[in-house]
Amino acid sequence: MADLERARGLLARARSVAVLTGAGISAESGIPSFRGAGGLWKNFRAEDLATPQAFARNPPLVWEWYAWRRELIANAAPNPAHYALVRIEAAKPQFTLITQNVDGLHDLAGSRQILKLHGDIWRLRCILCGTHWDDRRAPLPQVPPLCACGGLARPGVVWFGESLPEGIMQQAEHAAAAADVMLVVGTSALVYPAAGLIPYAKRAGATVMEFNLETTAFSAMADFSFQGPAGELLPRLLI
Ligand code: BJW
Ligand code: ZN
Repeated sequence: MADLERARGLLARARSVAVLTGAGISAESGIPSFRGAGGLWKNFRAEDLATPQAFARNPPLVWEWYAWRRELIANAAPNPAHYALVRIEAAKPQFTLITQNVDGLHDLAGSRQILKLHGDIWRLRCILCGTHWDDRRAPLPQVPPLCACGGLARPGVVWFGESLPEGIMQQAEHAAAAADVMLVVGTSALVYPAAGLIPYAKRAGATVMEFNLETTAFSAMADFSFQGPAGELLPRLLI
């Protein structure tokens, strides 16, 4: 693919790289994405479950979904796409990995500079006293889990209508604005403010390279739009 050769050359010359990842990068690790084939759990859409309203209405249902995902993730390993990003980070003076994923596979692969826009599935937070803690047990001994204070715990993730972690968008925008190259990997780019980072980087002068099984609303804006599995495409970007 001549385009991939060109993209590889541009990436090799870039000093500052930002990456935006979504659920598709973990699909080849066996973790289902939210939208598209295999994206439904018991006929619920992410928009039906990943909301504070859904949790308030039916905590056991929402926790059942998270407990199922925690077990899948606990048994999953990073794939060649995660590892390719680790190698790119090692080669660049400036590198920021902005992820919408809560699965922790970038950490496990060895990426260091990670901004987790939507939180972490291993984090729990008490809805009564606000305490938060990490619990990597899968299965959890009790679902829904409770805090020491007796309050109900929730997953430490960001649901629709909730704010992202304090200050994180500023850091992500800073990385996007400074980037010579932005890699956009395995995201439908339908969820904001994350998706807004793509035009933000482009306007600031970055070369945008998209890697996805399908085209997205941002494919036309991207300088390169590669269709295929991230686990096969990203390693081919490396020299
Ligand atoms: C492969 C592949 C392979 C497969 N290789 N590719 C502006 C406009 C309109 C709406 C809004 C707006 N600003 C804010 C909103 C509201 C809302 C929103 O965006 N709604 C949209 C649905 C329209 N956003 C929010 O509410 C956000 N908060 C916010 O804005 O706060 C300010 C505010 C507060 C109060 C009021 C108003 C504003 C928060 C968003 C939180 C999203 N949370 C979730 C759940 C996280 C926890 C969890 O994981 O359980 O985040 S939802 C879900 O979607 C999850 C994901 O991170 C996110 C994005 O999905 P992603 O990663 O793109 O996955 P998919 O499945 O959609 O796509 C996978 C892609 O991979 C596909 O394209 C495949 O083709 C591809 N693929 N296999 C390469 N092998
Ligand atoms: Zn508590």
